[in-house]
Order: sequence, then C-alpha cells, then structure tokens
Amino acid sequence: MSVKLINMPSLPNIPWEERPAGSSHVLWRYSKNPVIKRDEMPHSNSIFNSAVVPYQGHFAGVFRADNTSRVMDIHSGLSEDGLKWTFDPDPIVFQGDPEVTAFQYRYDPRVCWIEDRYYVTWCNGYHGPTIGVGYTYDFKTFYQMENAYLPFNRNGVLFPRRINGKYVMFSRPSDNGHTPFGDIYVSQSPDMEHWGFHRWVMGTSFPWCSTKIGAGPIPIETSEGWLLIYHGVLTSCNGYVYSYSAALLDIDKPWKVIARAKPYLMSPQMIYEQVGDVQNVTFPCAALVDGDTGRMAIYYGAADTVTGLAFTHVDELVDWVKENA
Ligand code: BMA
Repeated sequence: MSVKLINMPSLPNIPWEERPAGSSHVLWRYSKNPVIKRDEMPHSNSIFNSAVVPYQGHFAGVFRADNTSRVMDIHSGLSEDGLKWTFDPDPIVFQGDPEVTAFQYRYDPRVCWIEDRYYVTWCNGYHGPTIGVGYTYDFKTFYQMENAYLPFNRNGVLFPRRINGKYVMFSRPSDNGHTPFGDIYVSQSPDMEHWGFHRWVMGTSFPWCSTKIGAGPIPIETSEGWLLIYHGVLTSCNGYVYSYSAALLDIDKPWKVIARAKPYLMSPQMIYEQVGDVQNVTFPCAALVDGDTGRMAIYYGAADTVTGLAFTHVDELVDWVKENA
C-alpha cells in the first residue's frame, strides 16, 4: 500500500467482496445488499443508520431501529461475520443520571473504541436533538454520560484517539426540524463531558452537498491525514438527496482540510436507496478497515429503511480523494 494506516489492527475476517468485473469505480456495493433488512427485529419498521465495530474476534454494533410505533431507538447486536446479525430485540437501557438517560428518542449511533472501551454517540432527544454520549465494555451494559452539547446538534462522531491529550469529536449544529443548513465542526474535551475549543472544519460546497453535510464513520488515521467519510445533501425539486464522499484532514489540527473530493463517492442509485420510508438516502455511520490489506467495508443506511454495505481499499480511496480534489 502506498498509503500507510496508523493504529489500525488486522481484521482478516472483514466482510469482503472483490470489485465486480467491469467496474472501475473506487467504491462498489455488496452484491447481496441490503445486508440488513427492515424487519430483522421482532418489532422493527426499519434498521438503518447503524454502527459496526470489531469485537472479540467477531463484530458488534449499535443499530438504529425505528419500531412499528415509529419510535426511534438504538439496539445492540452481535455477528460472527459482520453480515448476519443477532440483535437484542429490546432497545439499549443506559445506566446513569435519570435526568440525562430519560428517553425521548435516540438515533444515528456511531461506535468508537478509545483506549479501554467502546464509546457510543448518537442523536439524543433532550428537549431537541443533541449529541448523547455513552460507553460499554461488553455490548450488554451501557453507561450514559452528559450530553456533549446543548440542542440543537447532530452527527456527533468521535476520533479514535486523543489528539494533543484531548478527546475530539465532530458535530453538526442544526435546528429542531429537518435542518436546511449545516457545516461540520470539531470540538475538544479533557474528560468526554466538557466540550469546547470549537473549530469549523468545512461547510456546504459542490451541488451534491450544497444544503448540509455531516460526519459519517469514525475517521481513519493514515499517513496522508485523517480520512473522513461524510454525507452531504442536495435539495432537489423532489426533496433532499443524501450522498456521501470523503476528505483528508490534518492529523494534529483536524479542522484543517488537506483535500476534499468534488464528486460524491456514492449517491442513491439502487432501488433500496431510492425507495423506502425516506427516498434517496445513503447515510454512512461506520467503516471497518483491515490494517494489513487496507480493505474497507462501509455500512450505510439506505432510504431510512435498510442497511447497505460497500467496499473499497483505503489507499485507492485516499488517492481518489487527492486526484478529485
Ligand atoms: C437526517 C437524519 C437521518 C436521516 C436523514 C434522512 O436528518 O434524521 O437519520 O437518515 O435525515 O431522512
């Protein structure tokens, strides 16, 4: 690999499929998508914008499932191969201060291993959407901390290590509705509860991301910078269209953009991305990477209904970002 992965363990059992014959695109979809269907939990209406991590030689995750009352909540799940999942049919119950854990709604989780535990961030209803923060050691017991910010905020995504001694998190300040604006910021914290030193990273830009943007999976540390995959929204005459692409950020000052690709990597083009509870949505929340080969598997929500999987090679993706910046 021309691009070096930093602090990335081996993941020989990463879900994987070779690029289909005849395709030259840097990213390709899993041939058996959607990898998670809408009704794989007893009362689920939809299972989509969800996070997967390596866990004890296999895989674990936190999954957004809206139920058949259309309550939005998050569930844990375990998998041998990252493809076939056993979900906890009951939503996660967090231990913590009842003033903070009181449920209003929870959605769009991300999971990030830092130092000794798996942190979970999600869009947490607390008199408006903000970023909930919790952690688990075993995907059975979950602890909730203070909300990171005041409402209104979404797309809280942690960095996988401290930078200059501080925890770092992306977020996307927003409003109480469907937010027709939004840029990506990073904030820092000494203790994962007090967040400050807010810096602007990047804003709306090319037509595919001209309405709003938000960080997706946990950023990946490489010799060329932090590789950030993020979603972007175009407002068409028929409503929002959610695509995603990638950028490289400075390792020590991740609010500094090194390169940002102009085109999208993926836009809703398959029927399960175009048709569902919300049409035309591809929304990535997690990426697995094999530190040995650079193989990368991206989990993304499709049409707010099901979960898709897509593949790339980290070094090819980094080159693609630079060539298309
Ligand atoms: C955003 C979030 C996402 C969702 C998207 C498209 O505001 O609610 O969970 O996938 O809208 O509906």
